[in-house]
Amino acid sequence: MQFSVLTIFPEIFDSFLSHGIIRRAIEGNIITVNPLDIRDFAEGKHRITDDRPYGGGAGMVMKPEPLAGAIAEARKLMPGGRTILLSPQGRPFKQSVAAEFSLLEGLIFICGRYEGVDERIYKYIDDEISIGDYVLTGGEPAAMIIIDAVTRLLPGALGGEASAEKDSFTDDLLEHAHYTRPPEFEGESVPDVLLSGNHGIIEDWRLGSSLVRTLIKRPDLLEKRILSSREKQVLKQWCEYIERFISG
Ligand code: 9D3
Repeated sequence: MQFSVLTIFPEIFDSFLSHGIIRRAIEGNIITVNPLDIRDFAEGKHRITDDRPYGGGAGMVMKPEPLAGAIAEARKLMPGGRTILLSPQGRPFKQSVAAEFSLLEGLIFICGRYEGVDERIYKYIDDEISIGDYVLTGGEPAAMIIIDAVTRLLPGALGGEASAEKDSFTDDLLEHAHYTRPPEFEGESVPDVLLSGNHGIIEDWRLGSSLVRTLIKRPDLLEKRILSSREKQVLKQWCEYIERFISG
């Protein structure tokens, strides 16, 4: 999959692209990431990419010509790409959107800065995405987040035994609790079940752990979800455990 990122700060991506799974995905030709400097498409001695808003007011607006030039270049390099404006007004980014994007040939991200982009570039935009209801200084972190979430869904990106299949959020449940060595840390032991070697009861324990965690940390996720009969049964067993704990 090909990613192009139109930004006035292409260097922001250097570290992101040289570490971990993203780096390996680039080395393994699973993805390409091509940051393009919008300033390279700006005219004049100062190659200005922003200007004052018509009608007055605070802040600056990104000029349309450099953006249009950068989009044209990105599309030339990547004819099958979807052009996505990153902005607070976009549709919310979710795991389901990451899954949708992972099926595409390429994505072209436009990272806004300042107050926003000139309205007339919308004719070049296929989609507009926000990563959440908080205010950033620009779209660059959003581009990294989306590239990260999409890349790990691509076949071969995670490698080895790790797989995106049983991720939390794909089934609207949080991950179960995890333990590794040592068996005792600061007086706290690893639950006996996990040392039992009984895969059936370990799977039930993990499902229970997922359900209880989701119930406590993200009840909104459980409310929009129907529990299966196995899930109800496992959750009841945890309730009985909690009741026994309370009565001492
Ligand atoms: C003063 C009005 N602001 C709207 C809340 C203007 C404004 C703030 C921040 C315009 C652009 C930005 C920069 N943000 C992004 O480019 C951005 C963003 C975000 O701020 N939140 C969540 N997702 C995204 S994606 C791009």
